[in-house]
Amino acid sequence: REGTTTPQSGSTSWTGFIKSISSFSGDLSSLTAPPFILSPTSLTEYSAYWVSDPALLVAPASISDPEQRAVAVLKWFISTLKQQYSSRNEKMGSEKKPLNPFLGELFLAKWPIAGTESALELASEQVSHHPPVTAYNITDTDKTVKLTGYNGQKASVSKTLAITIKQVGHAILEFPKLNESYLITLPALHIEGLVSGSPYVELDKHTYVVSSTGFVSKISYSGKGWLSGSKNSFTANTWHKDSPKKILYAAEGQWTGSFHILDSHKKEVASHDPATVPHPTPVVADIASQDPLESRRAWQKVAEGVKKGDMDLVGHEKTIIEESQRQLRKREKEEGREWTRRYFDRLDKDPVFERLASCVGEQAEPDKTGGIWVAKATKAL
Ligand code: CLR
Repeated sequence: REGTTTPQSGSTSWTGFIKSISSFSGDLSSLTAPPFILSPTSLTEYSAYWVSDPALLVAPASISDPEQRAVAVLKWFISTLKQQYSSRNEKMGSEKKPLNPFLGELFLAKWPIAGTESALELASEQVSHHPPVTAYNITDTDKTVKLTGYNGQKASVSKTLAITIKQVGHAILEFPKLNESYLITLPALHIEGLVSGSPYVELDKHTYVVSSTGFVSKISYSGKGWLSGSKNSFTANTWHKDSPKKILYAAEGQWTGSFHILDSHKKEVASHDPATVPHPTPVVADIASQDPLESRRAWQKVAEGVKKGDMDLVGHEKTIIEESQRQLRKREKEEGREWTRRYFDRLDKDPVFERLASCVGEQAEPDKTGGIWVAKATKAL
């Protein structure tokens, strides 16, 4: 373990932190973590994890068979999990506590798509502060693919000091030219390695990928000691909603490693090895030319403080942001209006979600995310 990024177990501040966890309830952003477990990155940036290899996200659009497309979407989805849930401990030696975005905060990024003139563009926006909710829209220049979603987290701490997190929200993947859409539900997770001082994420329960063509995939997650002996394990099954007992495809493996998708004759139809696929980092404008609401610009000084371990600077700069946010909310209240979200609209009900979710009995919880967030139709990225 990298001793520079993770504390020695038993160090005073870590022990203090562990103790503080036991008395914490609800909103994770209110947890005061010791400096070495703070990340200089805001949660609005995490939306970029949906893109690991841009080619994998656009790939299904050029497959003509709907069943094969469903397999390609499943492959893409599983391939994003490593980035979403384990890239931080890989890069920084442990999971870290992200900066808590302010209302209206933006993270805008792009990825060129290899071998094409097209690029994927991301608009991620903090659409709610209480509770914290981030929405995102990712689409390519030719509008062959569109991934849009929103999420918030509900955290709780068990008696054994395990932090468990339920995600609220979902993602919708669309291939507009094919008139096809997919619902993607979000995994529950918990933090392991807390007592030893090197926290990391383990996924729990299951998620669905449901296609408007009727193909449904269920991905079940299990950590060490359950179904399989290795951590980050999953199994996945695909069927058609008209014959749910007939398993068409199955996959199992580790979401942090390579995996294979097999048909009912155990013939491999798709495989993925994270070590062999390109993994371009998103292109983000220089801080100087960013909008003041853009994450890296707004948090620049706080991030500097976090990187230097200068908690006075962090505290001072955070207070400046919080104070200006308080002023904004106060003015809005006085003027009887609310903050205008730049890229997203709030719905009470989303018919696209309802139709797909009914296949797997999922329900939206708009009361927990201040609504259902969908990309504004007219807003060009
Ligand atoms: C945010 C949405 C992304 C997937 C994702 C991955 C990791 C999660 C993160 C979400 C939310 C915040 C999170 C993080 C892991 C740890 C962190 C739960 C769901 C908490 C706030 C940190 C707690 C502090 C410990 C490190 C001690 O698509």
